[in-house]
Amino acid sequence: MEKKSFYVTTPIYYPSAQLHIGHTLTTTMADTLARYKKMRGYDVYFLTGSDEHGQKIEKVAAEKGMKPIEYTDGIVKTFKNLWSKMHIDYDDFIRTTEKRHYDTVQALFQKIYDQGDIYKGEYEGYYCTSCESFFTQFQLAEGHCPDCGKAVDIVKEESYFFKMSKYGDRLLEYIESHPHFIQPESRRNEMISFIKMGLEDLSVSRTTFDWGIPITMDRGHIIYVWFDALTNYITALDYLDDGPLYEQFWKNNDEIVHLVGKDIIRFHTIIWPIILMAAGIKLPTTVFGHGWLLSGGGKMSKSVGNVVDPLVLIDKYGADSLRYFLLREMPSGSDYYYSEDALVSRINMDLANDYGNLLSRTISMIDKYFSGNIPLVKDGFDEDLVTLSQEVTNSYQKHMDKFELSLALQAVFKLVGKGNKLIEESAPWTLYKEGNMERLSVVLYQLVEIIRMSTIMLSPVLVETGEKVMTQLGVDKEYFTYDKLAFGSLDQSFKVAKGTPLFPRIEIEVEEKPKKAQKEEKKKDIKTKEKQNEDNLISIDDFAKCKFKVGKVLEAEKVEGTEKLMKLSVKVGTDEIRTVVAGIAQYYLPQDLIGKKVIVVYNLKPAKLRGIESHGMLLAAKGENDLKLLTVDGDLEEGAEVS
Ligand code: ME8
Repeated sequence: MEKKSFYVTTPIYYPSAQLHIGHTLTTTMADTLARYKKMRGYDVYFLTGSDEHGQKIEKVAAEKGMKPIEYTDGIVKTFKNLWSKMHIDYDDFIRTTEKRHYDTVQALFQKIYDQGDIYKGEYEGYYCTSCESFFTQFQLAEGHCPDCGKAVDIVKEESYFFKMSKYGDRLLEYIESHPHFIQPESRRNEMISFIKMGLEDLSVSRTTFDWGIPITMDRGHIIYVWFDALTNYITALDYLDDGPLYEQFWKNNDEIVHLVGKDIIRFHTIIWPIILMAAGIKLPTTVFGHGWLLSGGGKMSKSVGNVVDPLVLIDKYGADSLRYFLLREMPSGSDYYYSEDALVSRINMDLANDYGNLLSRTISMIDKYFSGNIPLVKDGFDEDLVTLSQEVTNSYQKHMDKFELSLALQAVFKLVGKGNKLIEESAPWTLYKEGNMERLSVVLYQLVEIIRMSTIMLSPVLVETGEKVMTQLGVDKEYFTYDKLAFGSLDQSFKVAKGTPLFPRIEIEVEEKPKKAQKEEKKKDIKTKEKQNEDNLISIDDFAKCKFKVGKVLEAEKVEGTEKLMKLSVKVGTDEIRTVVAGIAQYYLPQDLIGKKVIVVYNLKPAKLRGIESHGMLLAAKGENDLKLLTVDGDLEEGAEVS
């Protein structure tokens, strides 16, 4: 049977600054999908790169006294270094400054001009004086500069225009008849509404700077950065010469996926498809727009100055842990507040306690009870385990195919959790004492199968760990392929080889405040309380300071090592998911909270509880012996304001 193909791309990043964990997230997603598809037997092509033209880069280079290309050469090296440390296994790294790209962009521009879809006119656009940048209406953030947030001026210059308006209806028809083109669903609806408002022709050339690709027939004009940048996706496949890569991965391919952040989804789902339509080229299958990593100050970005350096995290925690954290924590399509505590807690909980421990406990027991030889068993398996393993593999596959990587990982950890539970419930040490070697063999074989299957499913994410697990289990590589992802596939015995822990537990340092400071704080607290008691009526203005929103609980888990605390993921708007730590663990089971509508104190300052940053608080009423969460009377969407 002919192999299926899969083409996946990341945005090409601006080398105006070093990359941060936001960029790392997109690239890790793409790498993981590429590895997953390879494991499923696809021919895969994975592209990333750098978007090197434009006024901003020209300016940064000039400030450093360098030519733009000298400057970008240096930064691109740092991109490649980061990707190598993250084990990003791309097939090609495209730079928009390469000759192959100039040739492709100029040819594409000329083709569209020749057929009459590009014409010369006068551009009236928006200019931000402080950033010295031009913006289209698309790029403005609520009418202001998307970079610095300041007001923009309207300016005029001669420019070439692309007849986007002509293609609005065709694009709408395409989006409506291809439900998978824009993912996730919420972004699709946004884009549909945007197009329905009517598309304007797009200015696609500039005369105010030089650092870019000139129009062949009118060299005073530089091709607009987005026309230049978006074309990279076909340059790299050798569209210009209709080469074999273009043939296989674009023309005859049903899975062309652009992964982007939600900031650039419009460019990819409006400008890019219209360029392709105009040039008579087929459209990509899917543009998936993930949410943003946020930190103090909102979206993590160099201009806000709240970025987190991935290299520091790789050095501290390892690439596999960072890869896992980013993909596990980032909800499909929504935003996520980053904190290092959440990273540590995720590594400890899932990788050290659950997965790593399961391996080391299993190996120790095989060592002790069977002299290191994995007992080979063919029947007598626990039915619920066999069923669960099937459910988990189905769910994993379904979510991976929909790019819902966090949900896919959650599914795998259900199986890992079942393994640890099996140890507790079957108490192998007692079976051994009782001489029940038959059941003991079944239990240990089952544990090996759980580890083997989980390792296969985790291998696109934990790219260094798989090898270590294979070595410690001593099981041959051939049992770690996707076609062996069925419970009971291990049909040979192997000898385990105990090794070091896969993910040593990271100790969380709790900052102890000096005694004096604690005393001062207590005094202050008492004074504030006294003051409040004196004057315990509040005005309507005081009350109006509090913002409450309806939230929906998506995930819940007990905070490790505490009796009372529960960590929740609460959806408080179409695009916003928050981590909230609440003292409700003695009153609710995690599974009973999923899907519950709650009331969240929305504008509460974040606070750290057991090292986890909590963004908000849940309202609850406390009786003598019970506590009940406040909820809404009937169904109301998440994000609705409470007043
Ligand atoms: O936009 N959270 O490049 P760029 C999540 N050159 N992802 C983030 C993020 C955050 N806080 N910050 C950045 C460009 N990203 C253009 C692209 S493509 C033809 C041209 C990721 O360097 C996310 O994927 O500003 C976002 O779309 C991309 O980096 C923007 O990178």
